[in-house]
Amino acid sequence: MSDVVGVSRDGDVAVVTIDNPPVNALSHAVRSGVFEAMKGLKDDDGVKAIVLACAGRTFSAGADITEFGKTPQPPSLIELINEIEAMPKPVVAALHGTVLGGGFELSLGCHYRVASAAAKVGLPEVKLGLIPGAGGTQRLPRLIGPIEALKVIVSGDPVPAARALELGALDEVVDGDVNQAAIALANKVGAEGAAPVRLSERDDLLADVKADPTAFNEAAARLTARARGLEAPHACVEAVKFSLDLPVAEGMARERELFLKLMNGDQSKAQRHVFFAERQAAKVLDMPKGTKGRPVEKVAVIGAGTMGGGISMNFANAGIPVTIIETSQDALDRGLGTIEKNYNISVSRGRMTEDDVKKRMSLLTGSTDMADVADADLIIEAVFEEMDIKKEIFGKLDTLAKPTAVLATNTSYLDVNEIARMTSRPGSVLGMHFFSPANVMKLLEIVRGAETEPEVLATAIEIGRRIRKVPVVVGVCFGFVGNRMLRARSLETEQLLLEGATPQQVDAAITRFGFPMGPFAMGDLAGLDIGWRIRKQMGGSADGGSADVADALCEMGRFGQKTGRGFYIYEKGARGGTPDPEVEALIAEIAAKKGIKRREIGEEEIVERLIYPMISEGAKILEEGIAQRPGDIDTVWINGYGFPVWRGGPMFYADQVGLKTIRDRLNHYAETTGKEALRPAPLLDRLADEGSTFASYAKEREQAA
Ligand code: 3H9
Repeated sequence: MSDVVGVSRDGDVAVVTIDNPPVNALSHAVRSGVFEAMKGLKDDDGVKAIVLACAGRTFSAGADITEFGKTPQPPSLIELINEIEAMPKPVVAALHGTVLGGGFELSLGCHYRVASAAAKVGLPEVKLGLIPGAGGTQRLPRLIGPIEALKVIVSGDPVPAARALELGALDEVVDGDVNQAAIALANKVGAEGAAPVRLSERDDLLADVKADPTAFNEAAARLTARARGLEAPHACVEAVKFSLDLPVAEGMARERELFLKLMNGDQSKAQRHVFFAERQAAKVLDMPKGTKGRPVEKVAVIGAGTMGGGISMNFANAGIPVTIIETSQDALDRGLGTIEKNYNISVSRGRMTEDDVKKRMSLLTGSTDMADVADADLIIEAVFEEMDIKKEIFGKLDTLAKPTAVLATNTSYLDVNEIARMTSRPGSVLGMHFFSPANVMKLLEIVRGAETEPEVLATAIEIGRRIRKVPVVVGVCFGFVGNRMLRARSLETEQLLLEGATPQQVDAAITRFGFPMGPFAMGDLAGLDIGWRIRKQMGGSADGGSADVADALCEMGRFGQKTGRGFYIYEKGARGGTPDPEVEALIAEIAAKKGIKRREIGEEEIVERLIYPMISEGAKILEEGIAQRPGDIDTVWINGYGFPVWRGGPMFYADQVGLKTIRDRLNHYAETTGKEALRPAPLLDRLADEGSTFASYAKEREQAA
């Protein structure tokens, strides 16, 4: 009856099936197809009950996000769900895969829900800067109680079927064919002729919280405590409260109003951009269609230090065996010990069982013999950041690794092509740049060398997904995308101190912008001595930027948190650091020596001078083809450096601010500080002249490719 919705019969039961690959998004065609199907079945006397199912890998993953912001086409999802709920005969939803957002809301309009054991249900709208907007905030509290509903809606995390059954969100969970189970239930309830159970007519589970909202309010405060700058988690709480305070029809109307306000707001636009950008980032424009990666069943990691250990944990977590190679038994024991300690912390926090730890540890084998890489399909080198050592290792790997192995370096800055040239198979070499802590941070920069073969690139992307990272393909340059842009920011941080700002002012401006931490607090956490030692070895800063204040602090033995003093003072037991007048005096002294006249610096200038040079560097990265799209750069900064997701990443943010403004401000700072390095990149200058955006530049480039 429609391209994407079909109706079949099984005795007295009609089965309405949505078939809109890949995730059965509820596009206009789907909504109208289901609407028409339901209308036809309503008065069909031969039909006693209806099953609503989806074909393919999942029940619906929700509203079609690509339709947001376009003229709405009736029927709306709400109208459709209300129509289903009002059906005079029972409607049973047959759920499999990931039943999310509008998909889950659709099932809440049905009168019964049967799910396969592997299914997950959830309302992830909050992650798109939204609230559920098709009745979810009003029906779910009526189904599982307002506090549990609040947890599902504010966290946005999917709930496994077994837990959803416990909560009362599902009527049945089955191991076998979910459609058959739903048909059986439909037959049963159809034959009984019982009136359908409509969630919007229930309010028994709301009574306790209405009488005493203390626990609800506490849960709301807990759930939104870490919502730094985000509007949607608070809006979710507000919407669930409508279910307690208003009649259901009014609650639905208010939910809709709030949903539309968020959908048209900047935060949701940014978060939707991030959703699609993350999926694009691993797509390589010139990769031949259908390219498949090499199979990876065994991994070897060279180096059991902080990075090597963290990287190995990712594979063990995904059930992939890892051989960890070290130069001495001592270093190996230390590395494996740290991994076990980290896992045990997860156990103590209730995130893992002791059994899980045993399983993971049993997948990790230590060795001091490099020849043990011989059976690995993927080898990741994670040793000291020194070119000579890396070259030596790749020379050895070339003689030891099997011919089909993919050879990766975890370098943060160094030239992957130079490393690849140490082997007779540069086509099999690339960078896999993890971010610290490597078992936690989502970003994986995949560095494509000049000769990296498409199949090798595909291997890294596929394995990146398997270990639940967000892979972004980048090209070779000093620092790749993330660290190269960070360097542009770092060049300004100390400069601002010398010109008159305090560390706490800079950090406050950056955290208010939305980063979890300011650059000075971050430096104290990571340890100031690391950069200091490197600068001493190299006889100065690699980038010509000043680190005089950080160097002077290190000379005083102030390495940051680990010594109790750095840019801040860290008292035992206190959270975070407190400003130190001694540091302020030191900054003033260094500025005076350099002949810099200090002045009041406002928050706006701090933000502009730290963020705009990064954007300019991003423009260079784009023009050089180091990143394929501005969205790739955004993905790097959001997943690797804590750029606020609700600002969409630096390049999306730049488009929001306006490229002309950014260009003009950079020119202004270049003139007022005399620093030519602050001049805007040629691409930024050109797009500003044209009144264009990075987004339209990306579109043009993609079309040309
Ligand atoms: C909502 O429902 C609002 C309602 O409350 C109210 C409305 C009034 N729409 O992730 P994958 C695409 S808001 C359009 O790679 P996986 C995706 O871009 C929605 N497209 O697969 C990709 O395209 P491409 C609430 C969508 O197996 C392809 O499908 N729902 C949508 O790794 C495959 O996706 C959500 O937030 C969509 N809703 O993961 C769920 N979803 O191939 C969002 C996916 O061109 N979706 N696409 O790159 C997900 O979380 C994951 O896609 C899912 C599958 C877990 C389902």
